[in-house]
Amino acid sequence: MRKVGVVMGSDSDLPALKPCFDQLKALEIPFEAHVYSAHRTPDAAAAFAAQARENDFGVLIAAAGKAAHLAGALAARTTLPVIGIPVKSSTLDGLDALLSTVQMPSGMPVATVAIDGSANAALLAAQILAVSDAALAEKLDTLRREQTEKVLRKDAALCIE
Ligand code: RP5
Repeated sequence: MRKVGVVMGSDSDLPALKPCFDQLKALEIPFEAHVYSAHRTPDAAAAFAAQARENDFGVLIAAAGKAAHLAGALAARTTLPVIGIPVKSSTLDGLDALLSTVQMPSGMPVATVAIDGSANAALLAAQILAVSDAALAEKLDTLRREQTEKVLRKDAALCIE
């Protein structure tokens, strides 16, 4: 299976990425994590993205806060799918990062998840890899079934006084 490359703009983004790492581990998807910034280490970020396909990555996930250009900067250097996670920072509740990540110009797509939506980023990466991996697709089907059953159990237990 190809790897998922998880890039964060700063190590201060690590807590927001925990659900992503947990989900990738639960699905036994190989991944590498790096701290590269679109602004502070632009050459390292660009080189990582440019070499990602030959380095056996299948999908990239980019998490950044504030003026979050990381996902777009990686997408500019590869045709691998790039998933952007806007990270909530101390100001503007993450709206700055959301808009910076999602508003990509035509021709340069980034699949943006919700603010701090890192579990969904992992699931979307898994779904992309599962296009050509039946065993992974089966694991995702199982997860969906479990999720459905959990909600239906909550429905059955719902009691409004
Ligand atoms: C962004 O700036 C990072 O992704 C992080 O979310 C934010 C703040 O970075 P630090 O100043 O905490 O390193 O580039």
